[in-house]
Amino acid sequence: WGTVGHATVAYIATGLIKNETAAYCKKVLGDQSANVLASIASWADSYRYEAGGGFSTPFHWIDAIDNPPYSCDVDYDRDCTDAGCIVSAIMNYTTIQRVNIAAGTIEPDSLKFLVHFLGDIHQPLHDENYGAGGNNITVYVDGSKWNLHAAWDTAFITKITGGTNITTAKAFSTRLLASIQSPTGVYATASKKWFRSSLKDPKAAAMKWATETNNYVCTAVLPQGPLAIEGKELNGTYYQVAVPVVEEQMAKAGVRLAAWLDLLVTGST
Ligand code: DCM
Ligand code: DCM
Ligand code: DCM
Ligand code: ZN
Ligand code: ZN
Repeated sequence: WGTVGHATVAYIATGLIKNETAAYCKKVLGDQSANVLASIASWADSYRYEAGGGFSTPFHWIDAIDNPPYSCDVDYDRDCTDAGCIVSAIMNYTTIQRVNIAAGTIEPDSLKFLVHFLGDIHQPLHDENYGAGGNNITVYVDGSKWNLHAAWDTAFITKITGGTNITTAKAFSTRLLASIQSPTGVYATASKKWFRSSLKDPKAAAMKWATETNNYVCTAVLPQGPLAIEGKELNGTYYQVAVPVVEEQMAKAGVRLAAWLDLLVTGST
């Protein structure tokens, strides 16, 4: 996701976490602001370009070598390379944060990585190998040229929200939080089943999130295969199908990030 997507996920989580979890994050990240998680949510996207940060580049995705739109699946042994992937990164940074919590030591980077990667794992093209996660597919959104990956990361969210900054994300998150928390919200019932994971098996948790997200590559990202969209304008039916997927993925990522942080910090959700 781009800046707005990552900040939206962080704001949704901020609206759902326990007070104790929020206090812990503020302490570790050295920021007492209510925007603390949104402020660090895109840090990993700049860190990967910093000197010494290149090792983390493959941690932003898992290149599932499946066959969309005919079959979609993620296989850890097939798809997570020796350099690591988003599933192994979530496993490792969860462990690092747990060890530091147990020891009472402050380790901000693993928390910043978790906030970012629990967002990215919910972007369908971060769980897909085809066309380098869609980066090699050219499309148009309202006449502007994008690659398919960036359209899902950024263009659709800009079109939904009308903005590109953290204030936009705050407003977007408020609407999605209401859809989760209001008894009549579109996610009120479904969202209760979005988090069933345990810290005893972070691999199973991350694989579930990746597998569920990757399934949208077959149904919403490449529903008629890549040739049906290469060089095409996506602002019609394609966008209509994409919007509810993007919004649900923002909401799911926020719910799961909140529950994961609550488990880490307080041992319960
Ligand atoms: N897993 C998976 N695909 C694989 C390997 C593992 O989905 N190729 C998931 C399912 C298991 C979890 O990871 O619940 C733990 O796997 P393992 O027993 O291999 O550590
Ligand atoms: N990306 C991906 N899968 C790949 C390669 C890249 O999900 N196999 C993502 C990472 C960035 C975006 O695509 O969000 C652009 O990647 P880069 O900046 O590495 O070109
Ligand atoms: N917004 C949204 N979804 C909508 C309408 C608005 O997410 N359907 C968010 C993004 C906007 C912010 O609310 O930046 C402010 O919207 P408005 O100008 O409608 O108050
Ligand atoms: Zn991306
Ligand atoms: Zn990323």
